[in-house]
Amino acid sequence: KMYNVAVVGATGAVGQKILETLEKKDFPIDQLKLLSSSRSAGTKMKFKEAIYTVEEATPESFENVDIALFSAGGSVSKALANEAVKKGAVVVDNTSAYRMDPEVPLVVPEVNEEDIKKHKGIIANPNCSTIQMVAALKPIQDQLGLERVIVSTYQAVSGAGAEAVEELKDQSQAFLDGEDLNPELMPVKGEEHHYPIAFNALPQIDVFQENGYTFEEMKMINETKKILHKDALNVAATCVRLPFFTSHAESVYVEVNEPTSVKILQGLLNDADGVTLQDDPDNQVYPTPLDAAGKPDVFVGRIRQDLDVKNGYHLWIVSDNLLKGAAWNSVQIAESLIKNEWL
Ligand code: 11C
Repeated sequence: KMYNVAVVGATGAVGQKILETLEKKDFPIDQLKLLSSSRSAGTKMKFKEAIYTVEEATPESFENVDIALFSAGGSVSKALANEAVKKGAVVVDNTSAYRMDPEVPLVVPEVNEEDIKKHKGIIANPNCSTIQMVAALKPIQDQLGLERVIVSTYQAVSGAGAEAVEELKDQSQAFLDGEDLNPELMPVKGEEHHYPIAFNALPQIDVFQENGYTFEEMKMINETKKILHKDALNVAATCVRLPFFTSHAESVYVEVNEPTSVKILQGLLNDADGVTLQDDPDNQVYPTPLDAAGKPDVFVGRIRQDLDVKNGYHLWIVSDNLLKGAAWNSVQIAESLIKNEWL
């Protein structure tokens, strides 16, 4: 069977990766609709051998659409996801608009695929930095129990969109040429203060919340508990933007319930779906953002026992933020809907 698929936000950084992923996986598409805001409508895009014209997304766009992949920002999802559902589409939403809605499953297929079954029309795709972390935490939780997670992130600028990538390129050149850096965008578009991202590290991703954490940090905290079905899990996060283009890296400290060892953890992660172990310090083997870019896996290395806490372990987790962190995970959810007849 073939399906009518709409991609909302087709021209964006994630939208383009969704198209690449649909093509790569040879997703069973009958009719494809590329949708966007009015600003990008009219853009021509290639999919397989055909050229498509991007249309402005309206409620009527979703007539006869089976699966709609949304990645055009939270406000577009809030305005149109329910309209798409009313027209009979199932929405996979890659924004934060519905993630914490108790009626909406929040899914990483390797972790909690069964949650998709309970959908009422919308399934949310988690934040990129959450996805790669829970993919590695799930096998640990299942075998050993999880008590506490403390994560510090090293995040790529593409997470902030195509404009952020341009700002990093321009600023890097300006820095090397000894010119003014003129920060206008990072850390957060629309905020009062901007700092250079080139040759810098910015401990702010998204806006600050009343509790002093940023929204990105709270997404990691709340989404992790929801996906792992454990509200009582202790989670803390510090999210930092660094000047590279692709893949988020994370230093993750976990405390488990059962006594274990580095060898056992390596074995668990080696066997986990979607995870590739790259952990051989004797041969300097560990994942890096540049290596992970363009690959759909979550890479894990540097697994060490804490020197003070018996059941404490440290991991280094890296994955392409636009693939497993966004496009690849969304398309996996769509594949699961089809495979399990949950549409
Ligand atoms: C970043 N994690 O790197 C963000 C981007 O909630 O889907 C993803 C925002 C989201 O800036």
